[in-house]
Amino acid sequence: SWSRQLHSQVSHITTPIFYPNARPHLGHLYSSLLCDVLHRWQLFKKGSSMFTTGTDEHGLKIQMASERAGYGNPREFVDNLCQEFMKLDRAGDIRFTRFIRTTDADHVKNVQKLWQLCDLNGYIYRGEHRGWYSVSDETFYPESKVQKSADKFINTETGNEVVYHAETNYFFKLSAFRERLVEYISENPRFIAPSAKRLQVLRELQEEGGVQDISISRPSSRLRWGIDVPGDPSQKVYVWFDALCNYVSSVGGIDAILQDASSDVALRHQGVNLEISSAEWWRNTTHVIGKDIIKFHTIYWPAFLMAAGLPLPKQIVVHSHWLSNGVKMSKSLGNVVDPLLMIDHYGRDAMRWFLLENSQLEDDNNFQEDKLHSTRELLVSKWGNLVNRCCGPKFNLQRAVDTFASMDRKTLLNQLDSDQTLKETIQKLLAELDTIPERMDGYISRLESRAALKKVWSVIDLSNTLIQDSKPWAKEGPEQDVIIYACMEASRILSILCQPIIPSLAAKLLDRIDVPLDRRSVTFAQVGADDLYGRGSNEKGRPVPLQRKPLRAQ
Ligand code: ME8
Repeated sequence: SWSRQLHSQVSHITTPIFYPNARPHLGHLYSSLLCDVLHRWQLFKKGSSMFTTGTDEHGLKIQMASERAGYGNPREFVDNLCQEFMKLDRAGDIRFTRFIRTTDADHVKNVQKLWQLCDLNGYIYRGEHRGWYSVSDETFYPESKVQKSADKFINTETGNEVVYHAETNYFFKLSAFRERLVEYISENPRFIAPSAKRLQVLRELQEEGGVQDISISRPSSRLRWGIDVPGDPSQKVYVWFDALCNYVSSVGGIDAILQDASSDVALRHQGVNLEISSAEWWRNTTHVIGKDIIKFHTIYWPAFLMAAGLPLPKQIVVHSHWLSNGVKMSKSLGNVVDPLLMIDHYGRDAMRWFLLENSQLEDDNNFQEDKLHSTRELLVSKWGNLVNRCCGPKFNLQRAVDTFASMDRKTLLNQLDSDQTLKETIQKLLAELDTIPERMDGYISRLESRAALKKVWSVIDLSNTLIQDSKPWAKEGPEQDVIIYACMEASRILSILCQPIIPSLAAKLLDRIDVPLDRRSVTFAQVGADDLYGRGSNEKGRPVPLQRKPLRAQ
């Protein structure tokens, strides 16, 4: 069966943890959606999967945003905004297993542990730091990337303001890891995907002066909202050192990883397989991130882990950005897309489908509301219609299934006196259905969502063409049965396979064609499985017609 053919595995999938300094936007939903689909797909294949997301709550950026918003205590500020992120997850059907907040007590302990291990191994030192800092980007920039603009200084890449600081900080010996990183990334070509991004990181690592030690603390006098440096409360841990550590906190923590044990932290995760140790989750971790934070994930993070003597995660997948009608979303331009509004208006499944169909990892994607509108229309007019037509009162699905089960496909088609083109179309459709679970598996595992959905549309189009051209309502007997069977199978198999993509709509479609709840797994997403549709019977023992419920896409 497909469940055996599709390789299922252990996987931990993570989104970046987002800054709760403002309400979530479209980009946040997109990263979460990619992870949600991967996670649901793994579960669908009967794999063990964990999906963690959350909020990055410390640091100057949050401290200042909270002050600007008039909060006395940043905690209250982040508590409120954190709810907005969770609300978006609920609205978008993002089914995480843990929502980690960097203010969670277990995480704070892990950050301190990570620091202590790096320190113990000799990779942290105290020094005088002079340089340009951008609060908005939460990072220092070299002199070469700073320019004067009007009455302030800005970073040449992000355009964000930078301020000069000279202060005592703790430093991390990033420079000591340059060669190890180059070696690791070269020897493990799948560590960073897509491959263009891997090459970009390798170039950066090999640039002259490209890897310098980094400051990993700020004076507590300036940064009040953060985690204390172990043994030195006059300094707070740099927000990126803190934030990246969430990924190990969320699999049960550093001690559990080092001891290859399970951790009771895992108990917090709903539905997670507790037999899997933290180390095993960790080895199977995939970070999905936007292209803006590559350096932190592919250079800083592996170096911190190496310094602490911890294993590295499996992979970092980088995605591109969403633009709004061709321009970068920004508050000042007023073109920031509010994902909650869109979901409210168009429905969560249309939104999910639209984002997945109109994006690819490598090139920036463009948000156009009219396209989202037509996505919703197409889901109803093409997919909904296909299902509705198959359920037409003139057709006897039960007989169609029986006819098909009575002999092998080839013999059945040979016996029909239909014209050759019709037989070939049916053959083609059935052949597509034979291979589609495997092909979708490939696309989704590589996060090629656009290709996956294109494939689904092509099968829907083929089925609709078959119905339009062959007019089964004007036919009778085995010929009608075969057409209806093939189209119903297309509806059934595609709806089963798309459950991880459009959970609510897929469930509605499967209800509409009476596929029992226990027949909606990948095992049943293949042609020719027996007894696929609910077959209720009346008291005389005769099958009752399939129920016809109105189909509403959202
Ligand atoms: O960087 N298109 O948080 P953040 C697509 N807290 N994705 C986008 C996007 C866009 N226009 N804008 C943002 C941080 N994203 C840190 C992360 S992780 C240890 C700490 C997504 O709130 C994308 O995933 O600025 C990007 O990397 C992330 O949001 C940045 O979110």
